[in-house]
Amino acid sequence: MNDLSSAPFAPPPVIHRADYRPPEWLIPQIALNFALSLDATKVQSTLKVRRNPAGDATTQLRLNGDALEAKAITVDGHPHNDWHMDGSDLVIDLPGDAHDIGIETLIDPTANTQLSGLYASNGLLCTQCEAEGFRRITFFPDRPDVLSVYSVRMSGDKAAFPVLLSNGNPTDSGDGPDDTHWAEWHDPWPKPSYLFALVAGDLVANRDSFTTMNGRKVSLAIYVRAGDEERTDHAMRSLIASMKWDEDVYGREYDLDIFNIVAVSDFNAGAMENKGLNVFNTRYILADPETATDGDYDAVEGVVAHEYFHNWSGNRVTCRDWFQLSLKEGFTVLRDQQFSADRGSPPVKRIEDVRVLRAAQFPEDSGPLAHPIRPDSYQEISNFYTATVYNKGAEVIRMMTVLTGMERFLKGTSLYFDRHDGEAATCEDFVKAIEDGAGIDLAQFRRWYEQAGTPKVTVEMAHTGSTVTLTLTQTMAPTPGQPVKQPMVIPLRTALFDRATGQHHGEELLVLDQPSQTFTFEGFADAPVLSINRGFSAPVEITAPITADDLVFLAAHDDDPFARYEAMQQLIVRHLVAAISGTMSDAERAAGRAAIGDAMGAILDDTALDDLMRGELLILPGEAYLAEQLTRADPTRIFAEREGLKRWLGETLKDKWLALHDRCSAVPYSLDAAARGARKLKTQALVHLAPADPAEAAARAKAQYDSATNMTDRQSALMVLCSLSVAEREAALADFHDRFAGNMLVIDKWFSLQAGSLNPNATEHVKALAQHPDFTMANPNRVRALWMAYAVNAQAFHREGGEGYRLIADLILRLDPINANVAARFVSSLGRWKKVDETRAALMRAELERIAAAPTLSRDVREQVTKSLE
Ligand code: 0A1
Ligand code: ZN
Repeated sequence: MNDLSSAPFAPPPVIHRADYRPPEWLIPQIALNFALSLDATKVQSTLKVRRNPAGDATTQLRLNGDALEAKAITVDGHPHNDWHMDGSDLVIDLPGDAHDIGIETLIDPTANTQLSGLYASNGLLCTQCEAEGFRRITFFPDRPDVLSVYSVRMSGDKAAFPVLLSNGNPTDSGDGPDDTHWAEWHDPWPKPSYLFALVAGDLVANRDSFTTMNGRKVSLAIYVRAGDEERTDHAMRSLIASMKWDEDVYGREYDLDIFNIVAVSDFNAGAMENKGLNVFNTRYILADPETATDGDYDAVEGVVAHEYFHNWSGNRVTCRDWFQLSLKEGFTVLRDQQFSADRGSPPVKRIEDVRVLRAAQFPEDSGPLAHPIRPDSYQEISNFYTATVYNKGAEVIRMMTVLTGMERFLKGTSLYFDRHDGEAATCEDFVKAIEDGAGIDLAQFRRWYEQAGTPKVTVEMAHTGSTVTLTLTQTMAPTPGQPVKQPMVIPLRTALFDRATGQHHGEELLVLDQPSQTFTFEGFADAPVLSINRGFSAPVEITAPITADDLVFLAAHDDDPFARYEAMQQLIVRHLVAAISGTMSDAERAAGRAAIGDAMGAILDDTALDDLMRGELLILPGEAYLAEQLTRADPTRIFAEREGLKRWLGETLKDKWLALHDRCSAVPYSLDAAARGARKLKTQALVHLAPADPAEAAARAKAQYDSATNMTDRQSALMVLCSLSVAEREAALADFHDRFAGNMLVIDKWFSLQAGSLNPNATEHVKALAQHPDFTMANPNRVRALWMAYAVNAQAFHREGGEGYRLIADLILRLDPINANVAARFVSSLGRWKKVDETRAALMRAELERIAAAPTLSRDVREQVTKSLE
């Protein structure tokens, strides 16, 4: 992960899925003994190794290492000299079929800025081993299909590390010499090394318990720094709800007596599902009304559930190799989405999930880093923790539920868990279990695992007599390494609305599995209105003969809430795409805006709508999704047209926005759906008023900021003030910083709001913020708060002259030696050069080339930059 290769002379090796071989040696047991210290932790590892009868015969045991030195090696208790290093791997020659191997390593957690392996975070020691971090702790066959029973002993200074945690159950503890103490943990469930975890530090716990469906009491604890424990109740409630839900829906019971979570502030990702000891980014644990928005509450609930669900989909059944990552991630994302839908509003959750997919995954699928949900090759696996593997992976499994129904699907998942419990499985194993358990043929469906890219479906409709004929045609653009695509299986929930009655004739599932196919429907005196891909039943793009009037009709009347949202989105997308392309006359612009204005007005007035759903219907399509609809476009034009429409809606519907803001401001704070809906609408009202009447919006935002009792109201008011060049802006930003000084997660918001702002001076603000004493490159949350918010802020990042590109390239080069994993995540923003105008494309490429020419680059950044230049 952090090995700095000196390419271009030594390109990193490409690892291919087709080259999989079973491990040559198995490690049924491992005992680890840690003598803990922040800068010199000694690790004594004892491995029981035995030759794998299913593996290739060899006398050599290859143990992976990364930046490690073997201090002492024993075989069966005796010093052993028959070993050598091959690159960073340790290779030991062994005479027999079964041995005990002893290895000692010494590591410096404080120097570990990559945050992979064992690292120090504010005096705390913690681990992150997925995907290949365990090899930074000790030498081991660091691959997910080697499953071992772990026994862990750790000792260290009692004052520095009062809490000592690892996987499984605590078995013993005691005091040692010189104010030290020790603890022993044993995890009875064999697991791959990526699920190992250790935490040592000064932490306090919020404790609770859960009694499983078979009456076993499980002790639950969430460990945080002293003072933060008051902010863990929502996470604890979410955990308990997840445990119950997984029993009720998937029949999965928890399997240890103890479940611990630790929250750390320095973390590369969101959270990690280590067996019985989940480690979380504080961002997905800590929440109270004053410091967390409604969105933050949802994220905590979703991520706590996600990690908990991994106990079965990931831990009990793990992955054979990293190409199978979507086996655990796609399935677990689907499970957390289903859970969150059940906890709140299913249609609103579906809309949010589709919005994320379109903003993050569709661009991936059409860009230089496109890959199937089960990739065929990689150089650095950390680069494949993507929206494709996670979110599209979930969509693919969701389509199985559309094809089979939930009841049959669950028969398939039960069979999967039964069949593969304790194994390292493949995506193919999963598909086969669904086929066998649910009774469905998924032969052609498997292409979703093989082919990258978002299918496009074009619909034609003919009406003769009382017969309606739909002709559906699918195409898929080439992606890197896949010039020709085969037809996919695309399940489309469809309804045809009678114009006269406003009703449809019953929803049908059309399964498109040919390049082109026709479907006929009887009983229509007039041509109907088409509602297709309802509920977003397939992750595809649809082009259909639906007039603007039909979209207005569907936005108001479709009985599928997602389809209402989609009609509204399409109405706006079509208008903006035509406006951005410059193919629109003034009269067409006026007519298009009027249709959108009428549809929004109707939504604002619709008393049958709940406010959470109303909020979704009012959100304009995002810039990234709009860019996807255009072959090549000037991003500042996308921004300008979208803002122009927003301003027009702000002006035209001003009285409605003002009334909405007044009505919703009177709703007191609570976490129930109605109050959350009101807060969401307040934001939408201010967002539309801001460009239309900046003085009125600023006054309202300032009043909302000053009287806010919660972070949702405060943050949205500050966001609006931040976008305006008004006097209230500086005062509110200063107040926010003072008020929350020392609260890292809230100060992250302060950085993000400014970096992601619509303010025309956002780039200047970002340059100044990079020099702010609160900014640090050592904390991934802070880096993301400033720089990721900037990289996705199209109007600033793409501003003329290429300064935004230069800033992000500089960041990548400076961050790479510190944290390659996080640095590599920024490359894709520069990699989208084929989608922008030629002047900008040249500037973006030049920055990619500047990065590529750096004398040392991590494997992570090297892979992403090379692919982005192709
Ligand atoms: N398995 C975790 C994600 C994860 C991946 C890599 C990490 O380290 C760089 C950390 C976490 C999940 O899906 O939640
Ligand atoms: Zn996951």
